[in-house]
Amino acid sequence: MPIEPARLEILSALARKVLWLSSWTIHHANHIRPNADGLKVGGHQASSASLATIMSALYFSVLRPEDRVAVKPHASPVFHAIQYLFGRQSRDKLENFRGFKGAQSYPSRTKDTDDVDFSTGSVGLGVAQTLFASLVQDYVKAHGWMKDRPEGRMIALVGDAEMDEGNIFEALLEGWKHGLRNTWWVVDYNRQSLDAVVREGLWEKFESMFRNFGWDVVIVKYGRLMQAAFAEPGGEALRKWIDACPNALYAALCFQGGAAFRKHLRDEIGDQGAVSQLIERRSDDELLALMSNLGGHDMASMIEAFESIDHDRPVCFIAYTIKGIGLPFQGHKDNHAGLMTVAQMEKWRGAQNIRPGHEWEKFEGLPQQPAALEAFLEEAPFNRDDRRRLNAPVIEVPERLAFTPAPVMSTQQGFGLVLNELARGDTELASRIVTASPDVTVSTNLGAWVNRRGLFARAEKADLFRSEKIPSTFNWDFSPKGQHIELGIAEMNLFILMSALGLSAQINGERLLPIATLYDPFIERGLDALNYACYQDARFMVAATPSGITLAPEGGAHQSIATPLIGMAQDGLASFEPAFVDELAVIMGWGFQHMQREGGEGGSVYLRLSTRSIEQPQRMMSPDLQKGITDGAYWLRKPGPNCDVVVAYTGTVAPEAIEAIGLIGESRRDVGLLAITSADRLHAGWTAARQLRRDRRGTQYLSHIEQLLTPLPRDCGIVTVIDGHPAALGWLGSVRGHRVEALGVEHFGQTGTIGDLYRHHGIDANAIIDAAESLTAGAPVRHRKMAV
Ligand SMILES: Cc1ncc(C[n+]2csc(CCOP(=O)(O)OP(=O)(O)O)c2C)c(N)n1
Ligand SMILES: [Mg+2]
Repeated sequence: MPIEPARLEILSALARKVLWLSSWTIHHANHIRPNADGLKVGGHQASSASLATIMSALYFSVLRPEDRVAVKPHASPVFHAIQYLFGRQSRDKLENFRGFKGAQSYPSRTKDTDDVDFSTGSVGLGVAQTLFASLVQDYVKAHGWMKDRPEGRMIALVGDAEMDEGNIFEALLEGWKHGLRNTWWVVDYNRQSLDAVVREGLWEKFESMFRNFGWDVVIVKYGRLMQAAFAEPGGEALRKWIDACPNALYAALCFQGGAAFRKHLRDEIGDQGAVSQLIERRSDDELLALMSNLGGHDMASMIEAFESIDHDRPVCFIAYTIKGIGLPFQGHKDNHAGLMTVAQMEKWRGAQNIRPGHEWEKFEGLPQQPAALEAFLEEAPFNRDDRRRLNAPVIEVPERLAFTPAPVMSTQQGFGLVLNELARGDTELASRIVTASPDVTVSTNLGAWVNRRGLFARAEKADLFRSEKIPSTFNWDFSPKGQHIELGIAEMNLFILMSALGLSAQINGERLLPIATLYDPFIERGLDALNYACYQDARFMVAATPSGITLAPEGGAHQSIATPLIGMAQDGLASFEPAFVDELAVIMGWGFQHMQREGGEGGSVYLRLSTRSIEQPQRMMSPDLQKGITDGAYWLRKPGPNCDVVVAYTGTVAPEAIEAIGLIGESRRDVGLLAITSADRLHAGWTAARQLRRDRRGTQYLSHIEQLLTPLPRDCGIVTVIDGHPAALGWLGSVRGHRVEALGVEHFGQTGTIGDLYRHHGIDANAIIDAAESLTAGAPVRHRKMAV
């Protein structure tokens, strides 16, 4: 249905206002309140202008409160301008754009206060986030939790060069497998990236690719002025010229203006009567207005394109735009970092009828009555429900997570056992857990959980092997009630799915407790997505296993060295590497609570696990021990008052550490053994305590690691050992000034048995003994571990 003229006028006026406000925001940050470093705010002005009309069409007319949007990073000023018009963004924050606590340079769920649905910044990730958010919505619906809430559309505003990012293609394939619905991607086809003009005919590649994956493709190329001109005599020749014009030339002519277009049209079309008249009838300004009236800048065309969708299949809109439209550097290939000069801004301000000093006024310079505009904004369908960020009650976590103990086992096995016990029960916790794995479900011990809880799909599908009565350890039916989401191997997808599942409480008002499993070394393959998920404060648990060189015979890239450091350094992720399964069960229980804590109190959880079977301690889990485990460390053997040396170990090298202190103890006094379950939590606690003591002079508060190390004599040495980079524990010496020998792994790729490799890398019992000797005075340790 064609849009009503009065409505169209208001929407077009608001889009002009959005372009003005977004440009003024950037101008303000550069010229009126520049930051002290004198850094220019590039990258936003031209990139924002591209989307001013499209986003105005969406927010002021098309979106409903249940829809969720990921806005391409550089369009953040447009987003903030729209929220400012809605009354959700303050002038102060806009004036302080990119400043401390001001409106963020890239839309941020956690730092912005104006209703950002999905953070963006690292291009490509926000796009995929919308796809997975839609799958999560389907999951919530299939489990009967949507109640009367309408389904939202998950919408991404995508840069055309952003489409280069591989993770988008990985997501497309995964979406197709799961019957993706309710997802719209709007490609801002301005044919420019940061450095370059994109290749000719890129849209055809997009079109065929999206259609291949079952998407609808809507190409919005010509605006109303163009369409009207094409209908004039000679119009077809003009259309042909536009279609044939190379991207770079079109952009250059948009920059040069109407006269340049005229010259090219004359030279290239020649004198052809009707079309020449069509061109000559227009002044230079009119000709430029016509030639820059691409679909993405034409309100009527955009509204019509969006409103034409009457199904829930995914849709890709390719909207033709001009980067920097309406600004003096429109179309210039260098415009990504382009900024208007003060003089240019002055001129543009005048042209917009905006009086000096009235730049921030919402409706300044618009022909409509402010009251009418205000009413229009208030009545926008998007504003029908103010509660867009939802919440969900905390799911109770049982006092203790059970597992069937075995005298010798690995943490990976233990992880499977804890989940199996949960799957057997009927706790609410178990019903809210969703697992996912990138094709390593069985090899990360999730098999038993999936046997009991099933695979998720919107439609039932029986396990063929089971229906054919072929014996198999795994009976995996697909059903809408299933709780495991089977993914292909792409680790980026795994973490973006975690990001979407982990925001379900806020997006869908229904809490999910997602758990990802993958091989530890492949965390690095999905690292930017993991970082992204943490950045927007999604909550999930990662069980990464096997890790380190314990998968010794596999060698190659299956060994992970850097991941303990990633775990420590990743904000929003509490990392643990337990040695024993009773520790793991405590950590998982704590983790399910941590995933549900509000704001900075909580976060996601990373468990670095192993396939190495080791002897398990037979012990009671006392509250003290439990606290030590979750705080990051406890004395497995408490040092005596005259302690010469302490061995501090993490994870699967526990047997080596235990053996070593047995031998060291024969010739050194009061030796201690410190079990470190989380170098990350220990270090974070230490930093926080120092900060607290600085902030509140006189406070004596000591962090957990300070309390543990304070009683040690000053000249006591510490040997640290981990199947990972030694720097993960090497810092322990700085806590109280003890000398440290940090053992760990710094080279990868060698195959062999665990014994071979621990010896080769110097993390076996003898290496620990050697290190202890080098730190302490006294006779050599008498016995060594015999080579096997
Ligand atoms: C992963 C990642 N790499 C690089 C960048 C830096 N960067 C920001 S925008 C951009 C190009 C954007 O081009 P396009 O997507 O076409 O957006 P436009 O500004 O043209 O709308 C680049 C390379 C980034 N933000 N994220
Ligand atoms: Mg572009």
